[in-house]
Amino acid sequence: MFWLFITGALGASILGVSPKMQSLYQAEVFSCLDGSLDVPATFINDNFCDCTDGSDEPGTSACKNGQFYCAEDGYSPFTIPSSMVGDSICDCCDGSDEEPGKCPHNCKDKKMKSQENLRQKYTEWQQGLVAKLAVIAQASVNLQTKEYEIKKHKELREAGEKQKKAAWTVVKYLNEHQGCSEGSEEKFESIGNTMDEMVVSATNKIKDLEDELTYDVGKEKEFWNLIGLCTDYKEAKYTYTVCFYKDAVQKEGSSQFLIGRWNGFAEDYQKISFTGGDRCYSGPERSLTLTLECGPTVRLYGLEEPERCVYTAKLVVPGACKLDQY
Ligand SMILES: [Ca+2]
Ligand SMILES: [Ca+2]
Repeated sequence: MFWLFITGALGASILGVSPKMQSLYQAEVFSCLDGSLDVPATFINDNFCDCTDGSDEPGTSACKNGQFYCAEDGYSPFTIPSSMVGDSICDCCDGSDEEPGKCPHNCKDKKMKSQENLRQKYTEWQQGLVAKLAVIAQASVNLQTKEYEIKKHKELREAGEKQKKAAWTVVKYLNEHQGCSEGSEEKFESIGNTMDEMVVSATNKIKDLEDELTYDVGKEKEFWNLIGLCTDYKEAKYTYTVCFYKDAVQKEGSSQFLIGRWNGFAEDYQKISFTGGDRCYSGPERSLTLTLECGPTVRLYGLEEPERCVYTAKLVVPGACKLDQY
């Protein structure tokens, strides 16, 4: 840690302090930034924590709550907790948090990667917006189709009910007048049963279609493409299957757990939650929260379990693309 004992020699740049804050460290007496104590400048970065806010040790890990400024030459500067200083892990791309020569200076690479990521995100956003418009347009067409299908199935059900009623009326008549037409009774019974099945099938279909029309698919119907869609994600020995508007399950070999049932969108369509899953052994019910990201195709990734049986993941979906994102 010898290299870090860069104390407050007047006029010298203090390790771990941003250029904007350097002037506060240049006097013979240093006032802790929270005003709690005045100490000699030699107490700065002497590897002993004097200030309660950790401000006298920006360049060492002596204070638990200290902040270290990474100069990040050529790249966006940022601060890290001073506990990360001298921990043999290169955190700043200029290597300033570790002993000189220990870390490569890779700010340029980091900047290029960052720009490349930005370019990639920008392309995804453009393609995502196009995909979102396509979903909205498709939603409008599908909506009309579904409304038409509902109308047709209602007509079918009505016709079926009429024919069913007629067939059973004939069966009843034949029952009451035995012998007037041998064999006809069975024929009309068969027609009645067929019509009965048709009415049940049409009723079920109407219910399914009407249910779909009640789904929350976003303000512009931009999540319409999630209706009836399931997507898989593999993580180690587990396979996660998320079926939108239905449920999410975790499979391992032949065993399967319900992670949660569809609980809808949250936080102004930035999240989707599945709740009320199978209870963990002496723990909570499983649940899953998806954070939505913009992209041209639906993709699940980054599944984590930050708390026991509480799962989080990212969902790339066109509906999450915003016009004013860039
Ligand atoms: Ca100190
Ligand atoms: Ca470090």
